[in-house]
Amino acid sequence: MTTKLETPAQVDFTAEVSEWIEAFDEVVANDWEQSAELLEALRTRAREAGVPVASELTTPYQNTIPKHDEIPYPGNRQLERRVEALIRWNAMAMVHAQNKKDAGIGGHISTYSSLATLLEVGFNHFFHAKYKSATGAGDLPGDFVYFQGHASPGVYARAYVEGRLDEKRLKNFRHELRGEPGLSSYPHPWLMPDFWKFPTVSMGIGPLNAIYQARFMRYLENRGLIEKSDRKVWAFVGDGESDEVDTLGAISLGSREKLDNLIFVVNCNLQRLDGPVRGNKRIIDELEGMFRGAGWNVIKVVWGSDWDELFERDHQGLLLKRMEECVDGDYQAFKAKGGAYLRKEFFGKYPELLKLVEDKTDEELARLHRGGHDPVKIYNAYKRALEHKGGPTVILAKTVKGYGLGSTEARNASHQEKKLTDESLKYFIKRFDIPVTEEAAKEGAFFRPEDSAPEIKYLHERREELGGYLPKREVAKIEFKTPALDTLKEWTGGSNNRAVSTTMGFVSLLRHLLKDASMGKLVVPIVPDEGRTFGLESVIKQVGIYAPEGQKYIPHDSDMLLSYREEKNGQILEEGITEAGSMASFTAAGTAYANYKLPMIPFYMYYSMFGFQRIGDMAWAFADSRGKGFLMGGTAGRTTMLGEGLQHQDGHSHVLSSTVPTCLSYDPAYVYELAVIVRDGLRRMYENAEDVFYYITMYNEDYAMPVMPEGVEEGILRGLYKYRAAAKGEAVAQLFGSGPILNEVLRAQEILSTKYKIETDVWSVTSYTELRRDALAIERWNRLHPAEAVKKNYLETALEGAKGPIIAASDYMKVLPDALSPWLPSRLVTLGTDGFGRSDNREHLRRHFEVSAEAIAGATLSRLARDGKVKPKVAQKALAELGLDTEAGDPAKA
Ligand SMILES: Cc1ncc(C[n+]2csc(CCOP(=O)(O)OP(=O)(O)O)c2C)c(N)n1
Ligand SMILES: [Mg+2]
Repeated sequence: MTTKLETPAQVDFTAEVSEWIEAFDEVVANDWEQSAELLEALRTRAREAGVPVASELTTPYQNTIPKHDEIPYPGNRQLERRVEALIRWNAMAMVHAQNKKDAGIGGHISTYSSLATLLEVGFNHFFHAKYKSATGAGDLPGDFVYFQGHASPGVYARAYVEGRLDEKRLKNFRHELRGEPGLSSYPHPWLMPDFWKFPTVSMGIGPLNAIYQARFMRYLENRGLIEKSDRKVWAFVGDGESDEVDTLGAISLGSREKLDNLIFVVNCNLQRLDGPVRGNKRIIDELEGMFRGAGWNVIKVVWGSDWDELFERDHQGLLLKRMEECVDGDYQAFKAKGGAYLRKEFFGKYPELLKLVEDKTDEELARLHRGGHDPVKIYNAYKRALEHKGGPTVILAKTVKGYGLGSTEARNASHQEKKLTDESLKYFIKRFDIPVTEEAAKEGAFFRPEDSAPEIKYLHERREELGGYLPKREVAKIEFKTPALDTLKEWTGGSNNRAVSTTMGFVSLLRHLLKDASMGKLVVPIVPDEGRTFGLESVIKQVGIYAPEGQKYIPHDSDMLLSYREEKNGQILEEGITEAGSMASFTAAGTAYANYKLPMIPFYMYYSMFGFQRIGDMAWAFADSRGKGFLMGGTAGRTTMLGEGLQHQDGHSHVLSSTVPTCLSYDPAYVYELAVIVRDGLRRMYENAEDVFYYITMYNEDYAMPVMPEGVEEGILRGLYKYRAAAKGEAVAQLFGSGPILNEVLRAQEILSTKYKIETDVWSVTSYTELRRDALAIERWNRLHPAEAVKKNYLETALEGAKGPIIAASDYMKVLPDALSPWLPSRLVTLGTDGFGRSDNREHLRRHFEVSAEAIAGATLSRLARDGKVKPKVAQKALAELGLDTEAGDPAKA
């Protein structure tokens, strides 16, 4: 039987709530900060009492900063409006004129048109080109700004109005191959090394790199390598771009590491390329929830100042109610269809709202601003972001795609708009008061006032105040002394028959470099939760893991020799399981020589399978950024990494790395090769200031490391050298081997010699990619100079006099050696690891992929039989003797 509860006496709930609110208002009026504490205390009390407290992730669809908390705009609004109009015009004219001249050359006008005011407030009041040192050490790096890639026309146009780019340069927008300096389509430091710092156009890469840049900034500060300052990382992000996992995937790092040097500005123009970002929802709400949930400070800039007065007069809260009824698809239509439509469809829903705007014309309604076009709202948001301590800030600014572009405003097709109609051009010059004739406007004539014009003077004053001009990339001369090779005897001198892996050899080399008096502090070891896989425990002990808050706990293994050591000034970046995040750290470190004038030397160690295959686009952007450093692909090789199977076994990263023009790829077999390569990398990148980086595979197979033979250095670096010549007479075939497969090749050499009396030379091939690049360059020269003596490439020179077919085997795909075929006419037989990996031990894997010593010996005999040097029947019999299953399925298809 249930007991019937007495209904408590009715309280006058409304009156009670009013009393509470009144009391609360009093606290707010007396002490704003205390009111927050009071609320928190109430929440705690409610939780204790078991009252469910919903945590609020989204707030009403209005500005986070109320009008009464705003400070007045400190700049000259009129002059700034003028400057912005000029920039808008020139950006648009640049794209328009270029497409008129050269149809289909492309360019974007609607992204910048939505972003212009957000950038201009930054340029006039926030973006520092440098900071002054507090200790008198000279200029410090300024703010880093990641621009939305598609807004580049606006950034060029500003540089033109500033007088940093001339008209000729603008006319060469997207014309980069005409013998004159051009302007790259998007931010590319490779193409404009004095201008752009950060390539951002592949959506998602900019925001991700910005987060890790802010973290790296703190890392350098906490390690005492750069002076602390107020410098910030600003990332301008598209709302459509936020769908990239890269954009939001790492935001929790921002709050976890309390990165209050990081500010995201999301340009919420509600559209992407095809149509609305969230037609049926509101992207601002969605992003607010995500960022707040991740612990960011969220500032929404939704409505412009002209809405304030409407809000004030709307005592019933109907305006906000109506706003929250509408989805982004509606908001887009309100802008696309003009004032009358807005009146009818938005305000018309409630008679009270219609009345609220009865004194406004349709034109005035159409012009009601969105927050992201209002300098006052933007200024206040940026200021708050700067003042916010203890975490990153995101500003969600609502804008209009194609703002000011007449008939293309807020249209689904506006992203693709390259040219404006004559009508739109006329509208533009009128609206923004640009002093060019209609005729000139049609041709996209540029316009810049005289230097003495007040707006130009103002613009320069503002930039001077902020330390100079942006964007700008500068590279200072680096003083770097490469360690001499004879300081690396421990690695070139062999392992005294002790079986070790190239990974172990590398880790000990890394420890040595970390101890180096001048260079040690510049080394940045980076790992995505794979330190133990590579045996990095000793490095953790030696230099510690970077942890901005130190180690707040006693690690369970603190009494052990190699404990998990986290330190505020730790040197290792232990990223956790994020190859993309690690690559972003690699990028921040690998470009520090330019951005911080510090030649940081990153060594990023990871599973080679999860490198180029997974973060290939970031590696491309790294190269574009002129990044330097070492990518160390560990547990490499499809047959050397045993047990892990299909998704782990890498047989193609060298193919992928070969596609990146500035990446030098090496697949060393022995520790001395690795040491020579690393040393030369340091020399080329830091002493010679070459804009290249290295990809080096390292393996976990243990074997005795030989002493470095005399005179092989050049061969190691250029890609090939003779490792062991035929012992008994002249070789009739040449065997190539790379990585641990070189050992299989050496065993094949012995089998062939002892069992079949066939002598061969063995070559260590450290880089097929470098050999091919050299061959292609020489071939090109020969092609272009038919009247001059033919030059030989390195490969041809090295192989001069080497007789017989070439049998090349590696733990990578056959396409690598095959890429040398043009210079090895009809001589090459390639063995490699095409196809999916399998779980098994090395013996079975190498048999399966036909890269075992037996398979190499068999392939040599088979080839010699085809060449008439061995009887076919003898070769066929040999295959059986060698245990090769001639009828087995093709591993490339299995
Ligand atoms: C990785 C990637 N995918 C696709 C594109 C092609 N693309 C360029 S801009 C764009 C739309 C961008 O929309 P949004 O981020 O909202 O920026 P908006 O131009 O609206 O400011 C797309 C899909 C790209 N540049 N990068
Ligand atoms: Mg957008």
